[in-house]
Amino acid sequence: MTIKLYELAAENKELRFSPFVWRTRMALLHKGLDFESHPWQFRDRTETDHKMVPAIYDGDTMMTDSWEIAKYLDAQYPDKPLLMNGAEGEAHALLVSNICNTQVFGTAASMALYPVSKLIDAESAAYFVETREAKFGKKLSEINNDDQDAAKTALAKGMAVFEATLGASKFLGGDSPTYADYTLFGILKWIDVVAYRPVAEDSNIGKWFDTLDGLYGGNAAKAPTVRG
Ligand SMILES: N[C@@H](CCC(=O)N[C@@H](CS)C(=O)NCC(=O)O)C(=O)O
Repeated sequence: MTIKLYELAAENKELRFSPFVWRTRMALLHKGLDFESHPWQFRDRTETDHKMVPAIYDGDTMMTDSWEIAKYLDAQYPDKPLLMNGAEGEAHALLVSNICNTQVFGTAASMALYPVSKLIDAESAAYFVETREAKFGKKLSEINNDDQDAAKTALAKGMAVFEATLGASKFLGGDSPTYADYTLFGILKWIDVVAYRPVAEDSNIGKWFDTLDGLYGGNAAKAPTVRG
């Protein structure tokens, strides 16, 4: 049965930008599961069973939360390539996800949140600005870093542990990608879609990013961005 994936969309519904949805999209591709994509805008939250994305509908099962979805997909489809190999793989992906949340996400927000507010439809934008400003306790214009070169430097500093790791290992998961890779990739793809490519081409992370972008028939690489 085809899984339905609800993805956060801009006013131009081709632009899919949520960091968490990117994790789930990559997870579904990794598992080789059939899925169909449904655009979802913030204003749609009152009309759907789910109030957050990513959301998947798999037969009678509806799930939100990218982490729970990844665990569900491995449990439900153990014969398909695993995202996390047992408790060890889960702990490893959780470690990477927590490093992302504490060291990378805040800087990524200073690059992506403001552009997002300009790309979504007016009704969604009003809701988005109000809720994000309440969450961060700051105006969106203050969360945004006016000096995007400084933001890029801060991002690279936050990712130093991954840059070092990818100097010795092809993927964060080892010889092939695991859910650990998709947790970081989702955040970088968010910036890539709404603003610019946030990684230096000649860095280990830059090469790794291109590799992930090109996986599964170049699914991520082919995704529309603000640059076309
Ligand atoms: N921890 C959740 C976070 C998901 C999340 O924050 N989703 C946002 C979009 S990026 C959302 O659906 N927001 C709905 C809203 O703010 O009403 C996950 O990993 O899935």
